[in-house]
Amino acid sequence: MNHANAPTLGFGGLEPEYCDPATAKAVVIPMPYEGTTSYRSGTKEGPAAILLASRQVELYDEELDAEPFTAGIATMAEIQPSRRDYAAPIAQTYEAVREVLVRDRFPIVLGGEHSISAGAIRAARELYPDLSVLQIDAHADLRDSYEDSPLSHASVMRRVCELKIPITQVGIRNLCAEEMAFWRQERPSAIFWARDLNAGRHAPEEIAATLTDHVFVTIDVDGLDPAIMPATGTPEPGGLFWYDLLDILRPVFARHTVVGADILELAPIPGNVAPDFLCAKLVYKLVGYRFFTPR
Ligand SMILES: [Mn+2]
Repeated sequence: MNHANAPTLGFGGLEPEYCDPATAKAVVIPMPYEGTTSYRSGTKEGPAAILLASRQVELYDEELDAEPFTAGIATMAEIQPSRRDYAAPIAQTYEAVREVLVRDRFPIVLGGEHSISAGAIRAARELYPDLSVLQIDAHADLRDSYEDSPLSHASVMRRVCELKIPITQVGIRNLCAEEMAFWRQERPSAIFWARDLNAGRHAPEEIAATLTDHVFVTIDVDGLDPAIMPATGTPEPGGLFWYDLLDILRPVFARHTVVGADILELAPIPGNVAPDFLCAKLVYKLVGYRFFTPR
């Protein structure tokens, strides 16, 4: 697929009045960056696959008894990721998210690899100094650097730590000895291990309680179980299932102000649309929880 020439599909195929950038409360930002991917590649195809699948998402949400699209969901033109260096795509993401936040809209970035979250989170932190981050992920991403890059997807939360932002990591089940030593020494985050969640040792409210008033939600889709999310670069057994994820997100949106979100690391598998559709439905859930949850 030639991203340079393909027009960006609007999320949900909505009527013009519901995807008008002037009025829509939610703004989808497609960012197909893939530069430091270390295992199975293809996440640059993620945003287009999610937008294509979004056309099949039912616009009525039975859980919320609402039609979340009525809040308005605009879709930005797909960002053309810079190849200059590893810092440039992070800066592009920062600019795009900042532009949405200053207009008091709800940005949802579609990746693309996880490294771009550093830009999105920095933009949110500038507008909300008390910001905390909820990270859904199989990986802690706390390496100081990875394959000689401090801006790798595997180091993204280490960079966020350096901004002194409180981080809550959920679904973690893969990290290296260096990360574990760093975490034990510095305690830069609250970790809710996947094995503890699976054993029912934590209530979702306990996770929400670790967060500040303003929250950025970063979802690496490999936090989900490979049974429902095989389409990602580093599928890791023992992850969250769909309702586990919703149960975790619901109280966060109910008790905090989620100012922005991103969904990363979908690497579509040709012929298997289920993971693409899951991501599209997740985008729509985020909009629904953000604007239609009783608070
Ligand atoms: Mn990950």
